[in-house]
Parts: sequence; C-alpha cells; structure tokens
Amino acid sequence: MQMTFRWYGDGNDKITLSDIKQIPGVTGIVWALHDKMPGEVWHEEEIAKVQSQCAEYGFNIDVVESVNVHDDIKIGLPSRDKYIENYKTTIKNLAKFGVKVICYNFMPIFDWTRSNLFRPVGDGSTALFYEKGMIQEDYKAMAKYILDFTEKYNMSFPGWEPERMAKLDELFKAYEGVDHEKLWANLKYFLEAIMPTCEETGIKMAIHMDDPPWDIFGLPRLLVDEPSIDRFLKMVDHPCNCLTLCSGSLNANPDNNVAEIVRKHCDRIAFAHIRNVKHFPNGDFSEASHRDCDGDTRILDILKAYHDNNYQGYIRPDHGRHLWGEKAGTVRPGYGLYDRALGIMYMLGVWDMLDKLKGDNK
Ligand code: DNO
Repeated sequence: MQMTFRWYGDGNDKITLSDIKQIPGVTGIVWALHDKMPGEVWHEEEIAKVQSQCAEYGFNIDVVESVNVHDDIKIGLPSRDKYIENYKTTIKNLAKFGVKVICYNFMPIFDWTRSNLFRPVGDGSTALFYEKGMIQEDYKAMAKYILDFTEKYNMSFPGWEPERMAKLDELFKAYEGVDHEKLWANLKYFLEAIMPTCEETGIKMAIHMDDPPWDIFGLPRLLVDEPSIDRFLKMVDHPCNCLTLCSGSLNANPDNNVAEIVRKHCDRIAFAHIRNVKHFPNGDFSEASHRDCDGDTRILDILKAYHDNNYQGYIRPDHGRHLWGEKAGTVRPGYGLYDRALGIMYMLGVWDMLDKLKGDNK
C-alpha cells in the first residue's frame, strides 16, 4: 500500500507540505483544485503548479480527491453531456501529470453531512459528530450550520460550495423525481461515457461511499452497503471503475462489515480511507481515533484484510480528532495535522508488524 495525506493546497490549508514531510511513510499528496466548481475543466497550468509544489518535497500527486460531478449529470438533464465532455478533458489533463486515481462521489446535493463539527470527545479533544435527530427533515438548518461555520472562518468545504448552497431550494426541486433507480441509471450513463477515456489514460475512477450511508432529507443515496457496492461494480464491470472504500462512511451503519467488503473487492479498491467511528445506541455517532479499541469500525480487521490481499493501492488516514490546540478557526474540521499523523503511525505500526509476521512465517 502507498500512504498518502490529504492537503487542501497553498493558502487553503494551514498545514504545510513541510509539516507533512515530517510524518513517516507518506509518499503522496491527495489534492484537488478547490476553487473549481463542479463541471469546470481543470487546466494543465493549474495542475502543473500543484505538481511542482508537491515535487519539491518529493511527493507524488497520484490521487485527486475530488473532481466533483455536476448536478446536471446526477439529475440526468440533457446538459449533462456538456459536463461529461468537460470531465473527460479534465481526466486527460490530469493523466498528463501522472495522476492515477480520481476520487469522486455521486451524492445528490450534499457531500458528507454532520450536525456538529467540534464536539468534545471527553479527553480534551473534539471530533465530527452526527446527531441523527438533527438530520431528518430540515435541510436548511443543517446547511445553515455548516455555511455559517465556513463563512465565519472564511473557508469552503468541498461539496458545500456557497454558490450551490445559495440555490438549495432550486436544487431540491431539480432533484424531484430522481429516485434510487434514476440515480443508478444516471451514474451508469456517466461511467459508461467516461470509461473509454479512463482506459486510454490509465486513470481509475474511485467512487467514494455515501456519508452517512443512508438517504437524508428525502434524497437517495446509493453506495451504502455491500449489496450496493456489488451492484455498482457489476453495473460497469471495468477495471477502471473502482472504489474509494471509506471505512468510516460505511461503518456509520454498524451492520456494515468493512473488512468483509475489503476481502471481497480488494482488486477494485483504488483508494482506501481509514477512519474509526463510535456508535451510540440512539443512532448518533462520533468520529474516533484510528486506534481499533477507540471505535467500533474494527480497524485491525480492515488493515489485516488489506494486508492479506497484498493491497497495492493508495491509503490515507481519514478524518481525525482535533488535538492540542486545534480548534475552529485554526483547523479544517476533521483535517487537523496531529490525529491524522497519529493515525498514520498506527496504520504503519500494524502494517509493519503484519509484514514481519508474514516474513517470519515463511
Ligand atoms: C470528507 C470526505 C468527502 C470526500 C468526497 C469524495 O471529509 O471524505 O468529502 O472527499 O465525498 O468526493
């Protein structure tokens, strides 16, 4: 496996490439052009700039997270073809700079969704929190919470572009009639249209799991469990049609056994997100440290499943808690430096030991 770290870019992230360089084992930066709206073409000179910044520290830019998909593609409007053409141009441009994997999602309107971005964990740190009761009907209250936060601290979250969020009612109207089956069909249309470009460029498209893995605010969500992942991979059975298997997103539903999914589909996982989640009996969940016993996601089983399958793809610590003075205004929610660095050391510790045991067993 190849260890990576998500970085939001110069001027958009308080963490520097020099900070990341000091974390053992990281070889690649997971990046994006965060000022791009879904549907816009990513141009060569913009990509080249990030590449040279990362190359200065010896990092590759093999993984992009994300090239976001325009709503018209998800809704299935006639204008989708124009945005699909743009997407293909972006794929080609990224390939020119050695990009190997594009992470994306197909969630209608909202990307990841939480009700509290800095909820105390109990040890002095804070973490992202999902209060089920708060994410039921009133999408405006939830969107307001997130957007007030981004405005107050002058940051934007991918998938929560203020320009799109300003038109929430219109967006909800446009998605009327897009039920699960329609959304599956639109996803298939999109993938079938871009697979030839992926094949030609060698780029793998790696769909992110829906977070949380259930419908919210009446909007359908597709990538939620093992049967839906099976369906997705079969629907477009192409080696470039891959997964970003996000352990935390999937395991927000405690019935999802992520390690089993890894064992079943390891060859189609291009990108692994490792995150631990702690469940509460009423359906709420909090994000937790990467250490297995701090949450319910069974991180050790998952790492073992990747190791047993000789996983060669990319991996990164996903959200971490906010530690040691990281707080609203000083850190991107879920994307502080310290807990993600600790997560890397935990993962590498487990991995190194599994390597050693494998060697010893020979
Ligand atoms: C949240 C991330 C997601 C992810 C997108 C992929 O922190 O895991 O925003 O990047 O869903 O498109």
